[in-house]
Amino acid sequence: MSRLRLPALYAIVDPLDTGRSPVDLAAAYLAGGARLLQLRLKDASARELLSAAVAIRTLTHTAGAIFLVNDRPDVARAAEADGVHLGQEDLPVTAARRVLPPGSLIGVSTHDLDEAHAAVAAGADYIGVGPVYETRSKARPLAPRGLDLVRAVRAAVDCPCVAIGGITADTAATVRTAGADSIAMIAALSRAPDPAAAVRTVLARLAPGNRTP
Ligand code: TZP
Ligand code: MG
Repeated sequence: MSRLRLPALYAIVDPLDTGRSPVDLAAAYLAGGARLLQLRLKDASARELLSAAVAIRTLTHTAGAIFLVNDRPDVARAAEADGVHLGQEDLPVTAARRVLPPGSLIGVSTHDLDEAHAAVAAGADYIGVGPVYETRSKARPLAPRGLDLVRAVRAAVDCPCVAIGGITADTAATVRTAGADSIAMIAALSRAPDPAAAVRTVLARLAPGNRTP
């Protein structure tokens, strides 16, 4: 199977405490040029998550963007999303594959080399790697791993890597140069005064030719 090519920006739709609507945020990210969205609503009921996912699925279809749901393979399937993103305490990859249609994308969060190897062995289509920097967007965040973990995972596994954790427009290109195929962001987008403009700025910094040495 050919290696998955991920868009440079992995835009996570999580309003945090901004009071913004997830569907409005998704629309703004797509208007700014994002072509991969993950819906992450940690405090939502299954029905709230599904309702937002169904609306965002329509938007991502129109834009030709990949759409993933965080945590919940059942909701991803019900919303006809492209796949799911799983944490270390969510369903394992094999169980999620039983829930999802064939060919669905499954990503797994990893925080060290052992988890990265295990996720790849389990059949993840991509792995999240982090937290790279300090983050306030996650309950009980782990200590920042720095760019060293991105470099180490890149060298050790042949699987697309999505770096995450405290990444901003100013650091995105550096993190990509360390080996990330895609850069995930929550707060740098959802807290931005103009989320569509924030996406445009990040995409410009990640454009080919803007790699840092
Ligand atoms: N997993 C590792 S760090 C993180 C998650 C979900 C939060 C990333 O959010 P931000 O705001 O980009 O630091
Ligand atoms: Mg999870």
